[in-house]
Amino acid sequence: MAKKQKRGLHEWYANDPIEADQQLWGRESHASTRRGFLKTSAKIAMGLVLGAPMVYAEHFPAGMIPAALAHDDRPFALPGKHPDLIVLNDRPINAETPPHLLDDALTPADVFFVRNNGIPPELTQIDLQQWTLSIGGESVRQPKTYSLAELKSKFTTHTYQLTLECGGNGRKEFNPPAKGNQWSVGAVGCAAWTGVRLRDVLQDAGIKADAQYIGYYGRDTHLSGDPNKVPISRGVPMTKALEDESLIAWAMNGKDLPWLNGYPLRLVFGGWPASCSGKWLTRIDVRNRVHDGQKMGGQSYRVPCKPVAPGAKVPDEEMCIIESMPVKSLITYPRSGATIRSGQQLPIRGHAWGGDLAVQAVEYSIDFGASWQPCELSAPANRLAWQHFKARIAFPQPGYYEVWARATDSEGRMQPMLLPGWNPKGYLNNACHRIAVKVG
Ligand SMILES: Nc1nc2c(c(=O)[nH]1)N[C@H]1C(S)=C(S)[C@@H](COP(=O)(O)O)O[C@H]1N2
Ligand SMILES: [Mo]
Repeated sequence: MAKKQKRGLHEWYANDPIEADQQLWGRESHASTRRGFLKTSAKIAMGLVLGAPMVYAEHFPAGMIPAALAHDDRPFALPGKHPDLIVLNDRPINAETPPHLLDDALTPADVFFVRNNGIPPELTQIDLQQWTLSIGGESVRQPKTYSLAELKSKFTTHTYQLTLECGGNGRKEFNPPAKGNQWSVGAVGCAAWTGVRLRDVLQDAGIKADAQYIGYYGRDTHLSGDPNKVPISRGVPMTKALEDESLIAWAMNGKDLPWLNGYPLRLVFGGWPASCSGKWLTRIDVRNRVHDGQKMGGQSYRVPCKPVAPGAKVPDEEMCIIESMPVKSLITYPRSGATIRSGQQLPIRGHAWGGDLAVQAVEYSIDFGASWQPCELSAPANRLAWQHFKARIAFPQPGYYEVWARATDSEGRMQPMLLPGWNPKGYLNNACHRIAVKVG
């Protein structure tokens, strides 16, 4: 069985520490003397990741990972992020949210998960006066370029609560394991996003009759450092692009987007794999075919069109692009491992979401699915927002229990208790979430 590995800096440095220095920070160093020579650009790069400039950088040994990044218990948080995010990979940065930090109705910016495919543009290189968004592609009538100020003044501003979930959320549970970030349950969040409708902007540029898809491009760069390589360029069909809730957003929860979540501009398509929602957005192409950008084809963000046996090799032609995400729920209170006194009732709460669909019911079980009880469920704030559920649970006697939650979407589809269909890249795991509870 393939090993599930922690990826990132360690792997990078294990292979060739001197080369890693060069690639990561642009640091010129000499293996023989273990003396580093940090160019200003390398100091800036390191300082950004460490959250402060390294004062004695000139004495820092070559081929060494800064201690702040070298240990599993990171002493410092990712820039702008809560220290308790779980960092799955530091190159590129990927971090998920522990479920108890998702307890708020709207996910605070500092706990919103981060999924990067490449290297974000440096903050010092982002100039709001200079930032532009270009609309192009073979199916646009009049290619246009907008400054941020034009976008904000020319079109009506809208705010929607929209759920973003990485297509690979839950990947960790699949066997045989799938390569990639081993997401547990926390690559999801729902924030209030503010921006303009993608539809309004596309219509201003003009959409030709043969338009089929949009594709995005962002300012992040490829891990290899090759400026001609694009880390990711995905998109959605015109039907999704033209929905009311499809936004070009500059704010999350009323403030500028966090740097790691796409500052200063990103797409947001609620309910679809979050990989459709391009960050650090600079260009949108209107395509006369299914967009063929990086990570649209092959096995990326695709699942077998028909179910396959676990471990099967599936040819690319038999893989279909993921669109709306499946129904799912998460218990955000209490934290797994809660202990209560005998006779005490346990309040639980969490959120449920259903891709393009609303959630019609959430139930809980304390007997591993032998019976289910209804939870109270709120209506969504708007289409594509997650919904909140709660219940009060009485336990029949002291002992160890698990609380499982199960959501049903508006078309009657339920979460599976265990794993859904295996697929080569480990996408779309919407199995029931469960927490451990001890009644003492
Ligand atoms: N430019 C750009 N956009 C991107 C990505 C990226 O690496 N670069 N990652 C995508 C993926 S795979 C996901 S799951 C979401 C994650 O959004 P978040 O980091 O704001 O949570 O952004 C998407 N948009
Ligand atoms: Mo993703």
